[in-house]
Amino acid sequence: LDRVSAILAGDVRAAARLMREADDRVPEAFLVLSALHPHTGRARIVGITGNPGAGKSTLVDRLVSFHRRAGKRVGVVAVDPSSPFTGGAILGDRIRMQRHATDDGVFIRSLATRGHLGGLSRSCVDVTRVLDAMGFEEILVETVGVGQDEIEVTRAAHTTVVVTAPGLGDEIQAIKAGILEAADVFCVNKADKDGADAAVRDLEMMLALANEPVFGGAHSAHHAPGALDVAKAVDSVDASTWRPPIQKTVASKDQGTAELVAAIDAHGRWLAESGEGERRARRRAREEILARLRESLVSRAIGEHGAEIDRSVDAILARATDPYRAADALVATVLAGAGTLP
Ligand SMILES: Nc1nc2c(ncn2[C@@H]2O[C@H](COP(=O)(O)OP(=O)(O)O)[C@@H](O)[C@H]2O)c(=O)[nH]1
Ligand SMILES: [Mg+2]
Repeated sequence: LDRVSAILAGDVRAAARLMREADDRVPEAFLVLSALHPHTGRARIVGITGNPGAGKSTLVDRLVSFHRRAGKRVGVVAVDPSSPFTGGAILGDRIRMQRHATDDGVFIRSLATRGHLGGLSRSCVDVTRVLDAMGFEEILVETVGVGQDEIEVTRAAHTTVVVTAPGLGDEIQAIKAGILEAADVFCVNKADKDGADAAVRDLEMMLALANEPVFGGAHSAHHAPGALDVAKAVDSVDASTWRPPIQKTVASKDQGTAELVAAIDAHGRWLAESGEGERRARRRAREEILARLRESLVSRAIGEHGAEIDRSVDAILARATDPYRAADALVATVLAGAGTLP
């Protein structure tokens, strides 16, 4: 396919078309994506997530500049969880990253929630795959840390940075539990504002509680409070557990950017040396297969047995059957039909 070589050669229009088609589930798009897969695996994918207004887009803009100065090509995926209602969010992100718009070493792509199950994380994986194949070495995925879909998106990243900032209400409470578990690195942005140190202390406390063993050892020396800084994180590289470092930044003044990158780098080394990177890669591949499997089986059931599904709905309401038996019967029908198709 010459579409494949065009994309591998860095053709931005061909790449954008493929991303659109993958989003629309055009079957040929998957042939192209499939041909691109052997050319992937080189990019580092970093998720940047957290509350709206924490400064994620400003930070992403700084990270892009940082990586560009190091001569790296950078892809940005901006996920907007609610675009049908707030079209302005992506526009704002776009404006904040405007200065990179004419840099062909930077590719910025916005993704909107489409409503289909797991669709956002799937689209995100497809887009990062294309960027990876095109030779973008750093891929930054910005997503608001709310909702299951957005948490799924961060699972596609090698390293997830959770960004918070003082003045957003109860910062720590505002971070969803799920996203907290996904955090590899914490960033307390807007360190120029009052309350930044308190936010750091809250995070440290929370991490200490999360690490505290249930039996014994709870008051051992390592429990001593203190900044979980990058140096400590680097020290812990050979340990089996990773303690998420907390980095303060002032994104609006480009302060702390290099340190944040150093923390992300340290996590990358830990992933490689601990074997966790490999485990996560296996988990991602497995989840992708399962997502694809669900999608094709469900769309096949709907496409080929829509009438039976409708009849089942009627029958369930009439109490002539129940959801369990109805679903089992549909599975049997789909599987029986599977062999007879060309
Ligand atoms: N005081 C201060 N404001 C910041 C900082 N970083 C970002 N902002 C401002 O915070 C607002 C939200 O930033 P934005 O990057 O859009 O946040 P996002 O919603 O997380 O993407 C914007 O007005 C930024 O200019 C910072 O470090 N300090
Ligand atoms: Mg933003």
